[in-house]
Amino acid sequence: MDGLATESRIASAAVGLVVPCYNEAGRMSRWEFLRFARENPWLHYYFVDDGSTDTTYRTLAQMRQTLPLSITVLRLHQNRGKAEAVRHGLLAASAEPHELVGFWDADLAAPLSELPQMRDVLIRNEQMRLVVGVRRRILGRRIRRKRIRGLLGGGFSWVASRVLRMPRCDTQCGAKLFRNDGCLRAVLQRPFQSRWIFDVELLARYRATLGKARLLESIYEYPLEEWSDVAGSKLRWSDFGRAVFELLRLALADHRCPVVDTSESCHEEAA
Ligand SMILES: Nc1nc2c(ncn2[C@@H]2O[C@H](COP(=O)(O)OP(=O)(O)OP(=O)(O)O)[C@@H](O)[C@H]2O)c(=O)[nH]1
Ligand SMILES: [Mg+2]
Repeated sequence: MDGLATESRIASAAVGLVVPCYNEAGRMSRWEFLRFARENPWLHYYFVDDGSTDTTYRTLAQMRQTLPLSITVLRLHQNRGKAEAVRHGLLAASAEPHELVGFWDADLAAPLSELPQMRDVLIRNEQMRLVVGVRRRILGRRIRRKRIRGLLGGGFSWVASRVLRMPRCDTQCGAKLFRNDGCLRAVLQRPFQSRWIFDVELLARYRATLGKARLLESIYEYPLEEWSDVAGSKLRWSDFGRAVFELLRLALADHRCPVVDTSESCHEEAA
């Protein structure tokens, strides 16, 4: 593809971005979401209200009224956890003609300004299927995390890499983008077993579907320019214990996914 054609594809490639929201009325920066969508017409948000008990749903409905062409609001009447909220949103987004879909935490710990670069990676590299944001403290990046969260996260990603039998990566970062293909639709078919560490389960499903070698050729770690821990996280210490238990369960599980789209070769070829 020549340079001009690539540039025009980049300008137009649509992204469906899922934002799971649980009791976010007091925390989420609605103006920032609206501003960014106005500046980037290729973007469509899928906000998923995960059974919130505050005024989140009303806030989201008002945002949709303001920008109806750029916003879809989905509602789960009971709190199902981030995993199911994200899956629900991704299923809706992937049914639309978005070239790429992804998910992003409502607290904007990763600013939306990271999204265009992550999008470029998938558009410029056709063999890539997923881009995962990583919080790496390298020079020139502004990664502000609580020390204890950074340490726990580092330990967790090491164990997760053993479970996945893959090189270590920041599995839990809430900024991820996927090519909207048959492979993604296959891995979303069944609900996730894990409530907290579904990101690891998602990668395990990609691995089971593509095979390790193809997954490693298809996944791109994008070191975020900026990350700031935002107050008001609903994670509790007990959730870390639960996450370890869920990791052990994942290590023993079968992650193969049903074929849902035979037109695309996403399954591992028999050796
Ligand atoms: N905690 C939590 N978050 C949910 C739930 N359902 C959806 N979410 C959304 O998942 C995203 C992540 O929530 P946070 O509370 O920021 O937790 P986190 O980002 O995993 O953890 P931190 O590193 O502490 O920020 C937010 O967009 C939440 O609104 C739920 O049941 N519990
Ligand atoms: Mg957060």
